[in-house]
Amino acid sequence: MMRVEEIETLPRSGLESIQLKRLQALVQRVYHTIAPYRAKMDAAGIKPDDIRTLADLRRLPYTSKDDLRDTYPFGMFASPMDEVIRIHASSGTTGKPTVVGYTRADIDLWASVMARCLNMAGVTRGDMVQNAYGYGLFTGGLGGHYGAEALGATVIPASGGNSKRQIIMMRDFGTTALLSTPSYALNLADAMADAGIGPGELKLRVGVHGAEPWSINMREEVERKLGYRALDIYGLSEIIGPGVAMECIKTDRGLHIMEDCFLPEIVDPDTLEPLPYGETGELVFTTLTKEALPLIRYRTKDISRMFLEPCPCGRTLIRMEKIMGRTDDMLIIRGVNVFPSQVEHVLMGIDGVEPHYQIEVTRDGSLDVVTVLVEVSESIFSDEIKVLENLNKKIQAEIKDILGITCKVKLVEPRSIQRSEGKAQRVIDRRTL
Ligand code: DLL
Repeated sequence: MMRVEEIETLPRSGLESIQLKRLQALVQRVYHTIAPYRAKMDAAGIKPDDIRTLADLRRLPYTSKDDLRDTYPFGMFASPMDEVIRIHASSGTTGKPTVVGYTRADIDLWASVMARCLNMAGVTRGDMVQNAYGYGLFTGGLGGHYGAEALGATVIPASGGNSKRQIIMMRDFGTTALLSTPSYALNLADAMADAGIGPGELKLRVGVHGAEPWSINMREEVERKLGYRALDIYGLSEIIGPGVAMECIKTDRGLHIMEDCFLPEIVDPDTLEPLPYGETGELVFTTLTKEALPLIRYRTKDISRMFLEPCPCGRTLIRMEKIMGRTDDMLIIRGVNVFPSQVEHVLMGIDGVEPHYQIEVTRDGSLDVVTVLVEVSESIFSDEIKVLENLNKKIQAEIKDILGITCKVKLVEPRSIQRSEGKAQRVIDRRTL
């Protein structure tokens, strides 16, 4: 049976006193074990004993991916290597990968927050969980695996890829919950159609999707094509992997943050000033209970906002809005700031458009030129040229109307945009800066 953990329903004061105790212990530990932290805190003129309230968090320096890169691979670890039992890494698009490490206690913590996430999706013992996140250095595979096992569910360690076989396993093993990126879930929907298997023939009840931004309209596509409830899960390797925040099955809005373990802030990405609840900015996390790689005020580059309204599920954990995008994915098109997920949202609201697209950015003089490549449905593609022309105009007009940007649109054949088994590549940047 599904039950809500006590730690998730504490009154704010109870939760905050736990957070403060954990924060104080954390700051003591990093100051005395991690040289780069000690140097930063000394430079900022702050000592561990200065952390007396949660508000004192703001006096601590930020940490960024560069700090991890500069100390590659293990320079920020707080535990001796003989206590580190696992390494993961995030690929990143440029430069060195970011390496993260876990002690045994960290692996247990990760399994427990992941189990809490899956519990929010209504996954319990007796569920058949097909884990189609990639196994390997990526945290999705093993993170989902340990969480589902901790819950007592049955795990199929499918990993990403081989979609045909995935569908057969779903049918033969009676998969009830699918873990994958949202874009891979859509590939599986295509594979189901190819195999002539409808969602009605499967036992799928819920999808737990994350690792990449996806709009609300994309969620509807996934739910429609796969016939289940699709929920959003968020996390990043540096903080632990998947398991930082999760939507619960009782609401359509916002992801509960595991804030007893990961203390969240929203800050202005330019001024770095903390922002009040409700305002949009960059998510920053402090890991309260991690051993091998504790991070203080880690800048995620992910854009969201937080709100405290009560949730029908009874959890008092703060919620964050679905991620809008990353500060480094933001396109600036003739002065207008746009995230790929906003373009996606508009596209997915238009009939005849398939949930597969790519945004190509080129430069004409000093101006960014954006071309949106969109797959259209089989029936529209084989229709008259005029129908295609009208659809093209409609897409351009809606993007202009809703996002305020002018872009080119190229309608392409069904299944011509490259599919991914993990995170989809939505933006192709052809600018040579
Ligand atoms: O993607 C961890 C993960 C695995 C999360 C499986 C959810 C499910 P990284 O590879 O380190 O870790 O990438 C982290 O992915 O900073 C976000 O930009 C993005 N991301 C993760 N989840 C979401 C989500 C994993 N639900 C980076 N919505 C993060 C939007 C997401 N973006």
